[in-house]
Amino acid sequence: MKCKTCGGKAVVNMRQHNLALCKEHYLEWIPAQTARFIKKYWMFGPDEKILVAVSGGKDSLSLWDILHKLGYTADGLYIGLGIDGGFGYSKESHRLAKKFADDNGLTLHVVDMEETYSFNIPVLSEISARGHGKPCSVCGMAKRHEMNRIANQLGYDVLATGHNLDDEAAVLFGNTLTWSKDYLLRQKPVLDGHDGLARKVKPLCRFYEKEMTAYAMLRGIEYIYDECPFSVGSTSIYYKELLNQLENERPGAKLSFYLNFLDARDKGLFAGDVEKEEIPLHICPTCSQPTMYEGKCSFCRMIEKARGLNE
Ligand code: Q46
Ligand code: ZN
Ligand code: ZN
Repeated sequence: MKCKTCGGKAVVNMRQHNLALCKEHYLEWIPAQTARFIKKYWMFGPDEKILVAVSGGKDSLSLWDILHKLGYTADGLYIGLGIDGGFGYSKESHRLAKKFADDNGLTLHVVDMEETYSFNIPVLSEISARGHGKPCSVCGMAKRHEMNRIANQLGYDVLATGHNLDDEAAVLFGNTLTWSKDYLLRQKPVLDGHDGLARKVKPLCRFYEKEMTAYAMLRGIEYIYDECPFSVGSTSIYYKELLNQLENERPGAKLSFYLNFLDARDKGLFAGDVEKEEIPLHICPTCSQPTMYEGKCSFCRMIEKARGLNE
């Protein structure tokens, strides 16, 4: 297999794009494509300050690397969730995020849940009894809250996450199975900010997971291979496996599922529906972050409940 650009030995063959590339040209292609998506979806301009949510995994570290390479001002945010799973998941992912920042001279902000709020995610999840024994709903809420708080407090224009096409296609598949219109309306490469809610962007949303793995490996990025222990057996992993079966038979199916959805929505699939995002938000009196309903936000209510129970 030969590189389409230079005719040298190809190291990556992307059947879905009918494109094979050598290491050098693959490492140019990914950032160039990312720059194209950033422009196409109006994610951010060259002078905006970006906060990248960094988990220590291949996607978020690659995203940080690419933005840095493209010349953007992008700092990282690592949230210490306090998850162990028998192999020190949080400790190791923190170490790798910090190593990447140090090696590249980048700024990494760190929020440790236990230091800041006295409880780590598994404990908060047990106390709050949300999510039927799985900490993911508490974890998701806490991450959203903290990412927005830090973006606001430190004056970032935009929050970038490393969601790839496999993530987006799995979420889309789940929401389509249940026709969850509110979620389908909100699933976009860019969610505009308003009322204290930071703009959120997903610059990698059109890259297959295996394309990001290849990028991270060819770039020599050290990342945590293990997934969060709580992701084992999750529905989203099951949907990813199903979509991979489809993709194996029909290369490009995953990408066209996602892109045709974006296209259909742009053409008015949900015309007339009001986006929840656009409903005016209230301000939480405790943390000053935006919230859907009047009074304290659900994150602050959860923390208060946990503190109360522990007194
Ligand atoms: S939500 Fe759940 Fe993830 Fe939090 S507890 Fe782990 S699997 S990290 S994306
Ligand atoms: Zn080449
Ligand atoms: Zn609050």
